[in-house]
Amino acid sequence: TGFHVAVVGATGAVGQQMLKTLEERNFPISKLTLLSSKRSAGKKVIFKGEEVVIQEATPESFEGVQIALFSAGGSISKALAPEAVKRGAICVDNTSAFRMDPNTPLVVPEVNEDALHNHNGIIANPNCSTIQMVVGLEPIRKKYGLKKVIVSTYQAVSGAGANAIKEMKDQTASILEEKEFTPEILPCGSDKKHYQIAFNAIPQIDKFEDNGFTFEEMKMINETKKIMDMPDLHVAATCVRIPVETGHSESLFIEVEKEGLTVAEMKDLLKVAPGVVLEDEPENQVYPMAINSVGKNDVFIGRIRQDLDNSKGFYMWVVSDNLLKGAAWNSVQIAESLVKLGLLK
Ligand code: 11C
Repeated sequence: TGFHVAVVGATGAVGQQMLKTLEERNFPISKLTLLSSKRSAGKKVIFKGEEVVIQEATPESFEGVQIALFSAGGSISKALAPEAVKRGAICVDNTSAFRMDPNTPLVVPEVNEDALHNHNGIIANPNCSTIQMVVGLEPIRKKYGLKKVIVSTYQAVSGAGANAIKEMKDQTASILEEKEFTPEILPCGSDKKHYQIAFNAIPQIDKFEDNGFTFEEMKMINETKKIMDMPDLHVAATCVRIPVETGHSESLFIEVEKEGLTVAEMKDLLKVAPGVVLEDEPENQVYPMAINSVGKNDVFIGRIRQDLDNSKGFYMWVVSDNLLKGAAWNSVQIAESLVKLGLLK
């Protein structure tokens, strides 16, 4: 018993984590169909100890599929998710293709699970840096409201894919061996110039928009407003790539609506919040760090402080595995929520 599940983009950095997460969570699967672009078709992967051959994704691949998890790039989602829906599947899409479509719910289960009831076949999984941030904001918003969020990110190279990880490692080796190299991918494969990521910090993730913000920054801004259903929330972001393999870190300044919040209460709220692990003991040098988040589904929060001049202003440091809560785990969690709510038939 279980569901006919399809994973589209099974060989990618996120696709691999999706398979691992489905396995670990023991998601009820009666049949697993693994799909990819033509390039990766024919490759084999192991799922629950058995070899599964990846097939090229076509509209017909989705016959009989009940739930499809997409993570193979925006153009594949745009072309094939509607085809999957036509054939009766529900799609959880990990690309930016449908996130801002008003008919598509954009879901982080800890924040807006109820939005799943309004789905029209496709459910969008938000950007990794947005997901971990809203998990930390929601428990505070619920009790004290939220006026402003200013975030600066320190993002891992795995967010830019497996090739970017290789580029960072190769550059690091070249530098240590005093060899020449030419940056080819980061900060953004599709932009004109490429810069060294090893031993560097690059204040560009994705391309620039006309307003001076990058697309990654605009994703954080627009997706946060949509997920929290707060179109008037003041949000600003600066996104920076650093030479960490996996685990995004974020420095947040927030301003709440209501008076009365203290650091102690903020810790109490976060301690019991779903999906959050509080790591905040400055006296013992305990705070979240990217390397400790790897392989874990939680969002780690620490360095909580009150602003010295504004009693409604607070700071926190938010860290999570960008491939798990930021992508694969949030998608599988959405699938679990669909089952729980009786929406998967
Ligand atoms: C990064 N946040 O770290 C990006 C990757 O919209 O799902 C995720 C891209 C997305 O580079």
